[in-house]
Amino acid sequence: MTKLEPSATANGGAADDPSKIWHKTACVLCSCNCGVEVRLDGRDITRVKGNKAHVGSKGYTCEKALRINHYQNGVDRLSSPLRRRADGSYEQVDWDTAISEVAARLREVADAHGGDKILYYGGGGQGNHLGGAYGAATRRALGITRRSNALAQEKTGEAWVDGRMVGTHTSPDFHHTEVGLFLGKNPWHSHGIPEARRTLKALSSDPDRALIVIDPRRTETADLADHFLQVIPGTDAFCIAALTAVIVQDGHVADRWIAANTVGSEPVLAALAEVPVADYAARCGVDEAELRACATRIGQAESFAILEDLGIEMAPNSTLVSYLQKLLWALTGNFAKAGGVNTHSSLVPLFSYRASGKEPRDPVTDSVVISGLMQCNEIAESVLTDHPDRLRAMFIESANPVHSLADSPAFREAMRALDFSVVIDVAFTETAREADYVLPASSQYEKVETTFFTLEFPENVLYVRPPLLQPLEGTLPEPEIHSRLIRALGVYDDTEIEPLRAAAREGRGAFATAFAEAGAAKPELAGVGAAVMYEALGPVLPAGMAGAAPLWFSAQQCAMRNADAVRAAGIQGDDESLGDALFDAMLAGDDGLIFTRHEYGDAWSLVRTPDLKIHLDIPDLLEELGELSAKPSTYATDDYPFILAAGERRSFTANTLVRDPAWRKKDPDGSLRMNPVDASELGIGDGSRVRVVTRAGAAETVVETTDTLQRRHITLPNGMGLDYPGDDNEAKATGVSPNELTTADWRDHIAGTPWHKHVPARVEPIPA
Ligand SMILES: Nc1nc2c(c(=O)[nH]1)N[C@H]1C(S)=C(S)[C@@H](COP(=O)(O)OP(=O)(O)OC[C@H]3O[C@@H](n4cnc5c(=O)[nH]c(N)nc54)[C@H](O)[C@@H]3O)O[C@H]1N2
Ligand SMILES: Nc1nc2c(c(=O)[nH]1)N[C@H]1C(S)=C(S)[C@@H](COP(=O)(O)OP(=O)(O)OC[C@H]3O[C@@H](n4cnc5c(=O)[nH]c(N)nc54)[C@H](O)[C@@H]3O)O[C@H]1N2
Ligand code: SF4
Ligand SMILES: [Mo]
Repeated sequence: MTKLEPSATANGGAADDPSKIWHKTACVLCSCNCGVEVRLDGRDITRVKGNKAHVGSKGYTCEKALRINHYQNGVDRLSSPLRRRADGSYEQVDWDTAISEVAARLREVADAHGGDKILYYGGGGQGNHLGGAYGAATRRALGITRRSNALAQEKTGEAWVDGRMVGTHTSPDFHHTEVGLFLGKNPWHSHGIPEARRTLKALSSDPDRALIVIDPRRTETADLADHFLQVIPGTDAFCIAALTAVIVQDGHVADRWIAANTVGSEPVLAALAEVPVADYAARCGVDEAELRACATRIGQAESFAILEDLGIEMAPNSTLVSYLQKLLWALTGNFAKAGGVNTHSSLVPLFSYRASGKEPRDPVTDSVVISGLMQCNEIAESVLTDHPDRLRAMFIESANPVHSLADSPAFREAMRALDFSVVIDVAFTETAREADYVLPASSQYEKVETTFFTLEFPENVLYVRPPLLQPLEGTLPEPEIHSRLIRALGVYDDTEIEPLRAAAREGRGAFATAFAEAGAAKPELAGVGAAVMYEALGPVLPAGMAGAAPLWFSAQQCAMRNADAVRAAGIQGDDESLGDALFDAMLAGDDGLIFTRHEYGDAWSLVRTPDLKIHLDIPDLLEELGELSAKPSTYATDDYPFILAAGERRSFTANTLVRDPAWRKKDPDGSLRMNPVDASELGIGDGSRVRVVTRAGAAETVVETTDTLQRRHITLPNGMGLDYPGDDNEAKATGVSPNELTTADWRDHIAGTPWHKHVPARVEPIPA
């Protein structure tokens, strides 16, 4: 196992001593994918620092990046395909056996029941989206139409609203905004915007700008805020309705802008005129004068940007809250301008929208399928039913749904009830432990990778990272796994690939022509285009970069859609050559690439509503707004007097990407946080052991008191409770696996997103 040739970087005289060389790559622990430089000792990542030359992150990192070796070299990394025996144990099989048996079993299900009875789940995580591109090819090879991933338990409600209002995704411009609002979002720990801590401090320290935070907990972000609205958990709809109502009632609506750029304002303005501001301020526990001051600050600002996240997406009334927060920027005219909320270009869009606004419905549950994604909270029930369209098999890749989706026991049961399941992962996860076959992937440092989290405007950044290490022995990168599966499924063979390879050796133009002709002659080949590009174009790409071949196609499309913005980013070429130039620039840059540079006004040309205006009126949600006062302010009960936020982002959480508990420098147990007064009423304190009980189950944990939490509000971190081999090699879990405590029916009525931030619970002291 040797390293690849080090990338060209300023390494001084270090060439003699490989451990002194700095290699450029990215941190993969959250969606920011900060550019970093690392040193290696053999296969160990020993040092990590921010890459100052990276065009997106500019040297920024947080404390987690320093410990990515725990991801790369976990002791539960898989190094052989596994096949489940009848008794539930696993045996190692070679790759040829695994590929041919997995292909045959999937084919069997597709032939017997239809490809639409197979669910494809996952396809990418915080740092890796290329696998998903290849997964799409395998899906088409099998006729798989149903798919889902984590976005369908967080962002689909927001996507549903964006789709109706703008027809596409929107993105806040915090770098240039005068007033920035974070709604149920704690970027200090969870990031989600470039250079989060720098950006927060810049907003907070400038007397002419303002940071607003709406959160029930006094978070690290709230500590920096100019206005902190500490809502009662789950009451955001009241808070945001009141804020938006003040905008309307106090005359802060951008009337002329609204008239010129939007449709449907009358019913919205009428509904908001009726909102009882004082009453709703009381319902959400916020001082009315402070709430009004906040609304006025927003209404008078030159620019305003807002970002929602899990604090409202995983809490009551979530889709309604998404709508109301978007009305806040829309009614104040904060669109298509510096510091506002804007549309953006993408290399490969993360979401899809239907211009008609009419989403298809799931055949089993009849729920809306937003952005093509089946609702995560309905997957288990769509297996465990006798409906004729029930799911019969799952193809899971780069995701850990047994751990990450609501009601882990039900998901486990569902996997066991399937005719067939296969998991592609780097580690032996909770989900892998339930699968018929487990295929070991090379890690994100052992193959070319990138993400499609290209959501910034006006400058949008992409980083295609070359591999740092050779694949761990026994593993394969996803491009190889999928192309082997597709061959085993009989979609193509060498007689069809060889001529395309020959064309690629001749040049891009020859390849483009041959690829288009082959796809026209045999549409199945176009369907598995990612694999075809990997096999045919991959060999002529720079060493280690073959897996990036499908980006060639994405680059063509991006260049066609955004030619001016691609050229403004410094990429030269005429209509014919611009896509190739963009592709070459993507592969060449080691510091990330600004691939589009827009003018703010371009945000309008990226709007995708039929009339290119912003649509303010969503009748279903206005109706819901009208009925809001009848909704409860809390779902706590006498039996379950606490509200548990099941899955808080903390200093050392990173979904389930790092499984070794030793990586956590703080909060080793992933403690249950609670207000000190609540603790003393229960006769407990820091370090006490308690049982957290919800309607779904119970778990034991350790208490940490903190006055950042309100009374009766408790939190557990996300990504804990992962099985990891201890010194005796037995798998042990540290901390609470949050979804042992959640149920799938506790969810938004439109998008089906879970109310993980609002789980009624009680706390029982465990005597020492
Ligand atoms: N350190 C770290 N960073 C991460 C991740 C990680 O695992 N660890 N995961 C990444 C992923 S996948 C995601 S989606 C993002 C999520 O990022 P965030 O959404 O920021 O993360 P959370 O901490 O889950 O929730 C955000 C806030 O919601 C608040 N909250 C709880 N209940 C309510 C409520 O009723 N109303 C309001 N307004 N707020 C409430 C919490 O107090 C918390 O401060 O983080 C990403 N970044
Ligand atoms: N109760 C509760 N549940 C939650 C949340 C919460 O706040 N509370 N948060 C939710 C959110 S926002 C999210 S995004 C989800 C995240 O949950 P998931 O979408 O399930 O994803 P991750 O935990 O990020 O795990 C990704 C998987 O990819 C594997 N992996 C890493 N690198 C590679 C690779 O290169 N190739 C392959 N094939 N696999 C790889 C990892 O080992 C891991 O098993 O969790 C959700 N679940
Ligand atoms: S965890 Fe996120 S913010 Fe922190 S270094 Fe990694 S990518 Fe950057
Ligand atoms: Mo997420």
